[in-house]
Amino acid sequence: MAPVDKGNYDYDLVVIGGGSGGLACAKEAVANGARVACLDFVKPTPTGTKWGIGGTCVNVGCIPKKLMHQASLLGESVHEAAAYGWNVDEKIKPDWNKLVTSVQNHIKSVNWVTRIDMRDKKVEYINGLGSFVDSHTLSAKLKSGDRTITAQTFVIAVGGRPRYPNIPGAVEYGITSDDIFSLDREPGKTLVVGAGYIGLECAGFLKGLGYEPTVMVRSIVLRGFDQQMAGLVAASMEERGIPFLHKTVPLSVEKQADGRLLVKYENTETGEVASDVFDTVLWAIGRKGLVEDLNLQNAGVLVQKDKIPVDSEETTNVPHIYAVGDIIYGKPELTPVAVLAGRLLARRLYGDSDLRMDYADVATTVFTPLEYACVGLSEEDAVKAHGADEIEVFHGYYKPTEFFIPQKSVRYCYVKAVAQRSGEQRVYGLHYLGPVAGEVIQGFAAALKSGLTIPTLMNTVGIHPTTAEEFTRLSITKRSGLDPTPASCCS
Ligand code: FAD
Ligand code: NA7
Repeated sequence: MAPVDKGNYDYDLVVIGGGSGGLACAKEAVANGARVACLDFVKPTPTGTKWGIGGTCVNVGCIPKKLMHQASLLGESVHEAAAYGWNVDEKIKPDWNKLVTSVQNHIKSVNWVTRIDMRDKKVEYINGLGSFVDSHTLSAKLKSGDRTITAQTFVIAVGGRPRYPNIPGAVEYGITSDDIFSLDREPGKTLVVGAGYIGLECAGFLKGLGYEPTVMVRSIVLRGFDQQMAGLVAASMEERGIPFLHKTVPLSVEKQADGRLLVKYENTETGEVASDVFDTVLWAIGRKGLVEDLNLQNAGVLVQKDKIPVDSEETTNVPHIYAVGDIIYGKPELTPVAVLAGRLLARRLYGDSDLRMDYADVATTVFTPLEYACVGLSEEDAVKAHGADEIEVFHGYYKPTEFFIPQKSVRYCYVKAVAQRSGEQRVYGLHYLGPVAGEVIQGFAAALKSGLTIPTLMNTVGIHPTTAEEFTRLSITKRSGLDPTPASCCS
């Protein structure tokens, strides 16, 4: 990359957005000798929820989500404990307000540590909303008034916010993932609209905490994921008592005299209109990139839908303006993706590195009650890329040892490896449905990126008794038509 001109600018680098990607980029740039400022500003939600530095993941994303998921799993564990001989009070009940307080206290401590870290690492934090004046000048809207800042280079890392549907009552009465983790009342009977990653996760932890979620699915569950696995995830949630309203879209939300919410909805196949009453309506219908406030036209930066297209070095169409994280077009919206892309970009800009971000084969986990993790290609994408004749799918159901005593359902515990049929039998994708899915798949992700093959997987000695070892025991192919349910445990 071109050497940095440290000319007459206030900063070498201004990062817009103090979330996962922006902070990682800003800190790494300072570590490599740049003068850096990082702007972060959060607009409150329609119900007034707001939060501090650190972005989506820390405040309204991965972290509170994982904590609520854990809270719900613990409830399950307490009941299982009774089967294992613990004397447990059968009437245990979660305290929503206590949970929210604990979660929010943790978030505030992370906000605090983030502020200290920025100060220690000499990243100037500007709590202001940034918008471009021209391609080297930014206006920051602060509490104390506007401030004009110039920089040689900009990194846009503004992330996104949840969408609301364009129907009556949506904004007035609905909430989103931006509100749920700090909700000051119990959610109660909740309609979760959207069957993506976030909708299913929220419905999952709400059920585990004893509430009554219903998931409304417009078309398919978990678009973009392996659809066999998506079907199993949905079925495992239904088995736990979470109803799914398939092929259904919401029409309106009205507040009744008793304060509850009347939702009218339509089946898109039959045209039938129905309604039900809920305590909470949670929109989980996707997220939009926060490009509007940036006045990107003043800098000449092009936008695609509400995202910013970049090249393989995260450069926008303007050579000294880059973008990382959720705001870039067509890449996985995940924290570690934003962090690594931001860090590598800073090293290329100010350090001695030319390493680029590799967006392929990024592992991820859907934290539903029975968790789903995967890395690499879905079965359908592998078939699309290589042809059905060239793909072999190894699969099997399994029975986690720890599920036996509490008699937990093992019906949906399933693994599959999607591989090349001939030649070295390269593994293209791994899919796992079961406990601690993220912990299981992380190491396999490194193996897959290193060129894992089916013979290597089969020659790997498992760790017994774990669920991860099921990947080393896969011997049945889908093509064989043999029954993939397990016969024995230890032989
Ligand atoms: P963000 O973290 O969103 O940060 C952008 C920051 O910029 C925000 O603080 C924003 O307010 C600020 N900003 C916006 N515009 C301006 C402006 N004009 N001026 C100044 N500041 C501005 N990912 C995972 O890897 N694992 C998970 O389990 C996971 N769970 C999730 C659960 C939920 C409910 C949600 C919503 C997301 C989850 N994600 C998860 C995704 C993850 O949170 C995002 O991928 C990640 O936070 C993106 O980081 P970012 O830096 O691109 O943007
Ligand atoms: P996703 O993954 O984009 O899922 C959105 C879901 O909402 C999906 O099931 C959509 O159905 C559905 N949707 C979209 N618009 C509507 C309307 N208008 N009415 C009803 N249902 C609708 O978004 P998430 O919020 O779950 O996650 C976004 C990212 O954040 C994710 O990648 C994580 O990494 C973090 P469709 O399939 O389009 O018919």
